[in-house]
Amino acid sequence: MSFTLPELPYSYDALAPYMSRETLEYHHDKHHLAYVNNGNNLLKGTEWEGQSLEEIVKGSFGKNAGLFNNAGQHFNHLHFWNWMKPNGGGAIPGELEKKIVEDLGSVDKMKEDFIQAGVTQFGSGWNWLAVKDGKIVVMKTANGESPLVHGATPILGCDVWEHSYYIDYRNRRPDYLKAFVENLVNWDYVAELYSKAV
Ligand code: MN3
Repeated sequence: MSFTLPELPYSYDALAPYMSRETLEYHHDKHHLAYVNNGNNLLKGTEWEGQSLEEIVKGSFGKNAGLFNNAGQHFNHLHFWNWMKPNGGGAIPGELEKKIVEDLGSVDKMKEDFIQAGVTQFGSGWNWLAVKDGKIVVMKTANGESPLVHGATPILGCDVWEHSYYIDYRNRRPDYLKAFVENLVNWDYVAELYSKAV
């Protein structure tokens, strides 16, 4: 397969004021597109050509850094656009909420720990909710890595590369993470991924 850039699932203005049109234009049209184009070039002639994106990400990890970085970021961003929606945040679907309370203590504690993981990810990377050994866990990873290459299945991720927040929040990464959790997360999509992961 080759990588293709998807359309955003909402308009460029839809996430304002929490994420601006300008941020989405740079982030989707330039950064994500670069991962797609570089990934396609680096995939050519490798043993992973013709495999699924997840197989390429897992297979190239630790073996082909250039391909992994771009394929990993393509995978992360494909989900990232769907992890947000206009008027996001709010109620978490019942089954998922129950499991979050069971594994992470409470919804408030989950949000606190998720934000803290993003705040403390040194440099570029992502913070996550993932399913590992049947439990929901909070994780953080560097650069283009994700729970996929650490024995877990991602169900929610927030991009804490500066390109994701610097236009709107400058250096205030904690404010960006709080807005992501409270106003942007598409919990229906998280619940859908959770149901597939267990
Ligand atoms: Mn990004």
